[in-house]
Amino acid sequence: MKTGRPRVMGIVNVTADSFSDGGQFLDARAAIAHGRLLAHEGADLVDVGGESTRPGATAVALEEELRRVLPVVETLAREGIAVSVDTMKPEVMRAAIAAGAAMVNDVSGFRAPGAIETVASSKAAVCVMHMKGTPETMQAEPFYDDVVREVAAFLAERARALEGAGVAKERIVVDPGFGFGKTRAHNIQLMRGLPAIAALGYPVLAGLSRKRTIGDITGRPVSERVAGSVAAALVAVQNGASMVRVHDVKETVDALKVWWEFEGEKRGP
Ligand code: 9MG
Repeated sequence: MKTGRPRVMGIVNVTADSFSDGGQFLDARAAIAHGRLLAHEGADLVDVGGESTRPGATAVALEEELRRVLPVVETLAREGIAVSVDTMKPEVMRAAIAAGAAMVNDVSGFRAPGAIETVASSKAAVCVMHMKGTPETMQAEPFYDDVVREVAAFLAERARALEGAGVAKERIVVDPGFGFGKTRAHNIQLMRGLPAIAALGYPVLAGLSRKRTIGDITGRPVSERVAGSVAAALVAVQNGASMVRVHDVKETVDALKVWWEFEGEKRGP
């Protein structure tokens, strides 16, 4: 059984078309201000991304992604805020780590040539996520025989590959990738199957914040999914997640404090 209070990763999208904030933080100064706000609200780290991974999103060129992400990572890290960089590109990983990123969050599971070697030659923590397909194609009728078993097998294989390249087990976090090539039914099965993902022996990160499944369940548009997202974060933690990736940090931190007070003792200090 995992121990320790659940952690909160706040989302800072420096993108033109992120599904839930409409590219609000494309300007680096606005993104930096947002990162500071999330840290002030209690985020344990902030996840800075310059390429949208929403369903249907198109890829961003390397130079543009670097231009968006680096000033934000550098400024926040210099101020003592723990920063994760959300990228699939080894060049961005390398530059962001040099700029102070403490974690690399790769929704493609470090499958790009050179990605594993890049993080292995650093001290950064890594979040390895499952995605079926690419953001452009992933929601085109995704199919699994057993989504929990297949996602767990993928994560175990990627974690083994990372460890084989020299990434210490303690640096690895795994993530089932809610919404990444999954239908509402797949996401529900994954949520119920989270204990099997946690049983792999790595901390689990869960990201459901404002996603389509929350909208499908509640019937709410993106702008009204805070309560649904907080509920999903609590269920994820109850089912074994050690960290949740969220837009609404203040609300999630409060909810997790209450959950921890009532339930945390059952899990140990
Ligand atoms: C970048 N990004 C968007 N959704 C995500 C999720 O669910 N997990 C992780 N690790 N990254 C995500």
